[in-house]
Amino acid sequence: GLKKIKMLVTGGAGFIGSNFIRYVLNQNPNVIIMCVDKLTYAGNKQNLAGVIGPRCQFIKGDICDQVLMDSIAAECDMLINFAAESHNDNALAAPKPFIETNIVGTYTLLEVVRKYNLRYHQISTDEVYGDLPLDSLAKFDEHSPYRPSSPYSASKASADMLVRAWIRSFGIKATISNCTNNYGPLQHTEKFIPQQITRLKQGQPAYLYGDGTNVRDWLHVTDHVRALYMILFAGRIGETYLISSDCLYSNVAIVKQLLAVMHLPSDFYCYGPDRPGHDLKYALDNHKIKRELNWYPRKTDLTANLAALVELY
Ligand code: NAD
Ligand code: TDX
Repeated sequence: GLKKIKMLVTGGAGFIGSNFIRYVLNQNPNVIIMCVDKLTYAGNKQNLAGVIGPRCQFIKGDICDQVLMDSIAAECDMLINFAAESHNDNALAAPKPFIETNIVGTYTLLEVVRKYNLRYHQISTDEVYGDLPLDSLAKFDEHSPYRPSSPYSASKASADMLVRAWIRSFGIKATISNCTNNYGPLQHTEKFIPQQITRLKQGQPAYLYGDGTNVRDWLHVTDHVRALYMILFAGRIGETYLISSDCLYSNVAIVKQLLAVMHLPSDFYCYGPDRPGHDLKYALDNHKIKRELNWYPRKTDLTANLAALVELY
């Protein structure tokens, strides 16, 4: 048979990482996965139920642990990094783990990638570009300057800068992708959509920070992981790819869609204090990934996707 490809997936017990691992195992029989995850409050081995086995080994560990990461990377061909502290509200309450995992952790991985000449991919976010005015029709593209505004986005921007520097200075074979807000199966209930579904199922009103007019660009996780697979196997080294499905909605519009799907009164929501520094609007231009890799979003029916999630949670 063909030579097996050994892929190190960090943060694979989280939301996007676990969806990615399932996709890759189904997509490519020649891939063997080593998943390293610290199992923080956000990681759950249950997210990999039915997946851990001969083709997917699970190792509980920290990406900041240089000795551990060195020993695993020595046997691998590629590394895709999902491991991160990912929730903005937590970064406002206690930023330190964001500095450690998102910045020092990425640095640690880059050093083993350099030592063993692995193919590397960094998962990043639209938030590194800062926010857009609510009334703007503009979108960020891969040439937009980095202007992060929150502790979380500053930590992710720092990590991306390290990746870019390691590409330029040491010639590592790396790519970066910045994606918009994901939603889909296995997302932690701290995030907006699963939080609202959970509240509504418990009979509590949906809860909007501030006036609910902030806009996010929503991407179904299955479209995201398919894009990541294409970048990993066909993306050009050194490039940044933006992943968006052009699905812009205000938070209050998402809540109204959920209420309709759940047959609840259209005003069954309330307002709370705004998030400090709350980014107004994100939107990404996806022309490059369409043109270069022929990726197009497929799961674009938001109402149907929300209805499926309501069934699932
Ligand atoms: P998540 O919080 O669901 O999962 C993160 C995983 O990383 C968890 O399993 C956690 O245990 C693990 N982890 C945390 N610190 C670790 C460490 N030091 N060592 C090893 N493992 C560690 O996050 P997610 O939503 O799946 O996000 C994955 C990646 O995608 C992150 O890099 C995030 O910044 C990025 N991203 C997420 C979104 C989104 O909407 N969810 C959007 C854009 C970018
Ligand atoms: O209860 C809530 N009510 C509310 O109005 C929650 C949890 C959030 N919100 C608002 C804040 C945001 O405007 O909803 C929007 C989405 O909030 P989050 O789910 O916390 O996501 P966001 O801050 O936009 O960041 C997300 O997208 C980019 C991910 O968490 C990041 O990891 C990713 O990088």
